[in-house]
Amino acid sequence: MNIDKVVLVYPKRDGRILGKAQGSPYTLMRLASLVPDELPVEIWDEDLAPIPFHKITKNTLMGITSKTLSIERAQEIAAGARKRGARVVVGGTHATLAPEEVSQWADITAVGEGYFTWRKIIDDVTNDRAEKMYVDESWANLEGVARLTDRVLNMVNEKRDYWTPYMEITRGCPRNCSFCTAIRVSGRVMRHRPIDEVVEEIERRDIKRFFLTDDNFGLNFRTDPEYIEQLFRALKKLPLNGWTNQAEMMVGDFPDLIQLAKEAHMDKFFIGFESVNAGNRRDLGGKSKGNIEEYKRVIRTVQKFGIGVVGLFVFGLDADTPDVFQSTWDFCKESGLDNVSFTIMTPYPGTPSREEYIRDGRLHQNVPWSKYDTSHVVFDPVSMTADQLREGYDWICRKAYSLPSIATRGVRTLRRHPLKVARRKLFSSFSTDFGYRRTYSYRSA
Ligand code: B12
Ligand code: SF4
Repeated sequence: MNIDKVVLVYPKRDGRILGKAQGSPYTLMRLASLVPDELPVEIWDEDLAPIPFHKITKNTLMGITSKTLSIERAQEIAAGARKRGARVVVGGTHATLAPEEVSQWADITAVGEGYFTWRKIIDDVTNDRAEKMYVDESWANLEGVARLTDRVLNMVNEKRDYWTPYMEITRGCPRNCSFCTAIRVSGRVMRHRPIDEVVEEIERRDIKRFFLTDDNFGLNFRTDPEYIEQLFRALKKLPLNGWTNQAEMMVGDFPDLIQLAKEAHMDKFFIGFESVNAGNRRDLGGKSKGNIEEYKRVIRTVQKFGIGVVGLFVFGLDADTPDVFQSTWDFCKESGLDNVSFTIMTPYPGTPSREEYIRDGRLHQNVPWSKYDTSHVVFDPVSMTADQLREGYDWICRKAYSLPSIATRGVRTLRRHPLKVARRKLFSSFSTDFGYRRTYSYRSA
C-alpha cells in the first residue's frame, strides 16, 4: 500500500472540560514519534474535535488506541475509515485484552506494547506484507524508546488544549492483583526509562506539571531505591509546579525518599488502599491488608512531608457486605485523605476475576463495553446484591464528591503548602476530586 498519511486517533469519551480536554494524548504522541520522517502524521483527538472523515483516503493508515470503555466508538471510527478505503490498526488496552474480538473488525490488531511493533506495522503495510495481528509482550528495555520528536511536539499544544500532561518514567508492576488489567498491558517486569531521557523530555515539552502513567511508581522505592534517589535529585533541579504518581502503601516505609520526593516537587501519591475490609486480602495480591490503622499511619507519614495522599478504593470484592460503604466513608473522614477515588469492581476481559465470575454465572450478560467504566455494576457480587452495590456506591459518591466535601478536602490540601506557592497549588488541590466527580457522573449519563 502506498501510504500518503498516517493518522492516530483517540476516540471520544469526555470531550472538552472548560475549553480543554482532560489529558494530553500521550500514547499517540509516543506512537506518532515512531512514524518515519518521510511520512506525514497527524493526531486526531476526538475529545478535542470531531474526526474529519472527509480527509481519509484509501492511502491513509489509521491507528486507533482504545480502552475497553471506548472500544465501541473505536469500532464506529474504524468502520467509517474503512468505508473510505483506509487501513485500520487498533491497539491499546482493549485490543490487548480481547484481541480476537477486535480483529473481527480491525484490519490489524496490535497486542501489548507498540514501541517496536508500530514501526514494523508501518513498514509491512508499505511493503504489502502486513499480518492480521502483531504481538509484543517481551517487556523490552525502555532505553531510547519512542523519544518524542519535535514534529509531534509542534503538532500537539499541550498548554493550550489540555489540563494535564502525562509522562512515562517506569512501566510494569510485578504484583498480580486479580482484577488488574494494567499488568496485562504493560507487563509484570518493572522497567525504567533512563533519567537523562526523562529530564530531556520534560524540558523539551516545557511542562511544569504532569501525571505519571506508571502503574506502580511507588513500588520502586523498595525495589530500586538508587534509581528513585537519582531521579528525584534530577527532578529537583527542574522548575516544576508539581507532579503526581500511583503508588502503594509501603512508600510510607521510606521517609528519606519521601523527603527527596518533596524536594523533587512531587505533589501527591495516588495510593491503592483498595479496601478497608480485611476479608478482601486474597484479591489484592498482597499489597493492602485492610489494616486501617496502618493506612492511617502511612497517610500521616506522607502528609508530614507536605505531600498529599489520594486514596483509591474499589467496592464489590467478594467479602464486601453493604456496611463497607459506611466504614469506608468513616475511614476517609478520620484519615484526613486529600482526595478520594471510589470505583466499582469491574471484571475486564483478560483478568482472572472475569473468568471466575463467568464460571460462577455471576457476570451480567449483554452489557455494552461503554459501561465498563468502573462506575457501573456489571456482575453479581458475593456478599451483597447488585442493587446494594449500586446504591451503596451512589451513596458514598454523593457524599464524597459533593461540592462541600471537595471544598473541605481541597482547602485542607492547599493549607499544607506555604502561602507563597498557594497559587501554583490551587489547580492540583481541587482538580483530582473534580475529575472523579465527573467520572462518577457517568452513572446517570
Ligand atoms: C494514564 C492513564 C489514565 C489517564 C488517561 C490517559 C488517556 N489519555 O487515556 C486517566 C488518569 C485520565 C485515566 C482514566 C481512566 N482510566 Co486509565 N490508565 C492510565 C494508565 C495508568 C496509563 C496509560 C498510558 O498512557 N500509558 C503510557 C502509554 C505510552 O502507553 P500505553 O497507553 O499503554 O500505549 C502503549 C501500548 O498499549 C500500545 N498501544 C496503545 N495504543 C495503541 C494503538 C496502536 C495503533 C498501536 C500500534 C499500539 C498501541 O503502544 C503504546 C506504546 O507501547 C493505564 C494503565 C496501563 N498501564 O495501561 C490505565 C488504564 C488504561 N486505565 C484504566 C481505567 C479503567 C481508567 C478509568 C475508567 C478509571 C476511572 N475510574 O477513572 C478512567 C477512564 C477515563 C477515560 N475517559 O477514558 C484501565 C483500563 C482497563 C480497560 N480494560 O480498559 C487501565 C489499564 C488501568 C487499570 N485500572 O487496569 N487513565
Ligand atoms: S499493584 Fe496496582 S498495578 Fe500492580 S498488579 Fe496490583 S492493581 Fe495492578
